[in-house]
Amino acid sequence: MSDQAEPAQVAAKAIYLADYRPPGYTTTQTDLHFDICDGQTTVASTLHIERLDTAADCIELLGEELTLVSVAVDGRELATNEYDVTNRSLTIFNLADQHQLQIVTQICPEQNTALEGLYRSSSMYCTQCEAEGFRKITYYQDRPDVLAKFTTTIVADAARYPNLLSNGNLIDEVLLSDGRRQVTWQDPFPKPSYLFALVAGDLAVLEDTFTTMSGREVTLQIFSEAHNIDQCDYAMDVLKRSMRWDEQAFGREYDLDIFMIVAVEDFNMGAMENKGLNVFNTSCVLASPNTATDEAYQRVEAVVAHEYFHNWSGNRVTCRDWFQLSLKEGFTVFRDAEFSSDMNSRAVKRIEDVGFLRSIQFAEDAGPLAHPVRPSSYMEISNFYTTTIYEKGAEVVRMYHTLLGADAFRKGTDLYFDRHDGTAATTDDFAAAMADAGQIDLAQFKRWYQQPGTPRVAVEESFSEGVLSLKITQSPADLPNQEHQQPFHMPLAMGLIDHQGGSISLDTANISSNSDVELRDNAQTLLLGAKDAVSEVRVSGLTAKPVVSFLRGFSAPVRVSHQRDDAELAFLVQYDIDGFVRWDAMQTLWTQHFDANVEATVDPVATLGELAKSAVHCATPEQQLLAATMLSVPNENYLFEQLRGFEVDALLDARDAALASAATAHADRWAELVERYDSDQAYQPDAQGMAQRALGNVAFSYLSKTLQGSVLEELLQARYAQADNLTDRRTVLAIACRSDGISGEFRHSLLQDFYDAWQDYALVIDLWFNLQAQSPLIDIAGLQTLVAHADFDVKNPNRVRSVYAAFGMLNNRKFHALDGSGYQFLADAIMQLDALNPQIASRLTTPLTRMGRYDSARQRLMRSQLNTLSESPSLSRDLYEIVIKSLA
Ligand code: B3K
Ligand code: ZN
Repeated sequence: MSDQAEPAQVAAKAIYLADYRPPGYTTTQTDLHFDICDGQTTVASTLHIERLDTAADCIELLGEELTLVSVAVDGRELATNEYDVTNRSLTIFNLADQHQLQIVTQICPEQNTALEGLYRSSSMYCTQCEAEGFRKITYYQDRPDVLAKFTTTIVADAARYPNLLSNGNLIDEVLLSDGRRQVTWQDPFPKPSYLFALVAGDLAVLEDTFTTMSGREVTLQIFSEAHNIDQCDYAMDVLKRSMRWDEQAFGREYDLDIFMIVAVEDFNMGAMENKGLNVFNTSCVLASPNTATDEAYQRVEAVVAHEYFHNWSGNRVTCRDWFQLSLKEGFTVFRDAEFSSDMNSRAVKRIEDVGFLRSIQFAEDAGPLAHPVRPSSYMEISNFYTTTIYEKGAEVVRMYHTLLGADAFRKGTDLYFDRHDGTAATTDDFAAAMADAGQIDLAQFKRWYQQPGTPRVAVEESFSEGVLSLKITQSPADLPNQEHQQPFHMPLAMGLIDHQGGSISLDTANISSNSDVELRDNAQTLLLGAKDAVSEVRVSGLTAKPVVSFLRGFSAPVRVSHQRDDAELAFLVQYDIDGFVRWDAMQTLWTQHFDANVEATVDPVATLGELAKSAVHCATPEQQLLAATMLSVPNENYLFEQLRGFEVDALLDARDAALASAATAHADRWAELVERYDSDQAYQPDAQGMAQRALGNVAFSYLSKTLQGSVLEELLQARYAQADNLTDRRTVLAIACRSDGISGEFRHSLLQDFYDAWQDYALVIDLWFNLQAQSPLIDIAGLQTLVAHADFDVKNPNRVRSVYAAFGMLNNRKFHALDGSGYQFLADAIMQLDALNPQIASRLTTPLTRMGRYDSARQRLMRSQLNTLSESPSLSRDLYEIVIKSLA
């Protein structure tokens, strides 16, 4: 009864939000008993069900890939004609108001390569239930609006599985006479099945405590395989910081006596917020100076916090149905971004997030898989854990914050948690809490949940007799069939800079507009609540035409076109008070430089020189990090997304040329910066250390482009040998992997050295695969050698991503080769993976779905690979949805 046995075309029926109906019965108490034996696990459940709808007389329990052993109602075993079982469900008929159902099923976690439901990862058993994995464990009302209290009993071999974990508090533990052990966990909080978790293994544990704001002591435990436990301290530190921050920033206190994190090697995504028992990909927990880069440390910080914050935004208040997914994900991404901003640099965090949004989310929102933040239909919900649901969803929450202001926003979240605690809510409920707390009409604002695509905003300026007039025109996203789109309620933050570079203080008396206007930041920023297709703003009383700083803080997720003099952009790079606008102005200079249709008047290489000059004197980590960010040329995917009508190789050539010219034009400056930010302090993953390394490594990368041959090899070798951390070592290795200025032997020996030193550290070896797979110097034979390597494991998602996702997303030279070999390489892998792990296969398809932005030859080649995939008779539901929507 596997998914593969059922043709995807049959299984993949669209499910519509409009068809949502509350369940006729609910389950109030769920008692589970797991008997774990090699090759077979028996799951016995007792479900206490209650009728909600008087017209209902049957219950549908969902189940997939299960062997049904028995079904009983109130202790009486049913004959097979008293229920209906299909390969997707079990329906029990003739029910009254209340019953106890007893169901016994068998599963085989050892054979589960999809990593959904109960599966094995190295020496342990673990679960992943969101969104619809619980139905692979037992028949159940596997839908988020059914909230039950769970008790979970686990029986397993005592010697091999000393750690038997589930949600809630441990209430019983017995050693059985046959060498097996039985434990029982009880979770007092009602929860939907997607938050269920079980782990059985022989694990090491790092333990600590946290005292909550009301004085309760909570035990904190991080479990990992023994050889990784010394890499868990940073995650523990983050966990404690997150718990404190959520109390202070959102008034949210932890509610159980214990909070556990388990690190597992084989995991489809980053981590999972199961109640009291978070299961994490090792890549989002483990960190030590030699095994994690600064980016990896930041990811651990963000993900530990994100999953912890879900305890309220997701668990205490959950989603009514999966169309509401952004209710918990967008909100929680917003919360983790605020946490990271408070822990590190707010401006740089914002810049990183907008860079990601523009290069990845905008692309999704402009392609065949574009969907609103609250989709109205899906075939396979796993395909909707997208950057639109997460990152654009977080932008929508940020806009509430901007429109309401921090205090009213906090009142809104308090109200939302109070109103909906212990229940399953909707994005409309969230909007209602915000509207009530902020005393603001958000009816139009809700279009952000309903209309797909990135809206466009055009800004036209005019100035005469001391009056600046801005005409701001919204137009809908450039998507098929979206002519009916209505204007959005958009917060647009802007400011004015005078010709000396000073920020102008504004006065409402001098401002008129057809939209709501408010002043923020000590009257330095004007916030427009634009609601109409055309908004006009007039600012009078000015002595000379100021420079307009538009969309401060990226106050709305839109594409802006602003006809203006390039000199004004260079001016903003230097003088604006908003870090995001300074960075954004620099990005615009670069994109114009690479745009064949624009005659740029400012050379970004010269502006870069000014930035590099001032970077020498940056005093604070915040300034240093911002400088490092601004000194980087926009990445390839960012440019692909910002430009139209480009040819891949020509654009990549132009970008390489710009890097080379920036390197040589300011060679002395790069050398000075490398020296200035060369630290003799031991590695610390703190703001100061990260900022110095970021700036030092950006400068080192430029410096390396001014050299070649043995001089370059010696420079790389010296820096590699001197590095006491993975961040610096990775920078050298990345340069070596991409540089054609060094010999193949040198590159090979550096890679070999790195491999020999770190071969026992899976995450470091992922990086080793990744840097090679994304190198423009690799060819298909080289990629085939990588996947034939003894350490390549097609069943491990991290390893798969380290080669195939790195190749498809980051190796634009070779992936887009005009002979189609890159597309073919990826499509073959997708087909192979689909039989093992449909979620991973479907994810890897993303680069092929972006075909619309490439030239017609490449589009044809990509389409032909998608066509071949679509013709496979055994496609999973996951992959089928992506492929047919892309070909539509
Ligand atoms: N909620 C999980 C994601 C589950 C993905 C299921 N395919 C992790 C997170 O967003 O926190
Ligand atoms: Zn999440």
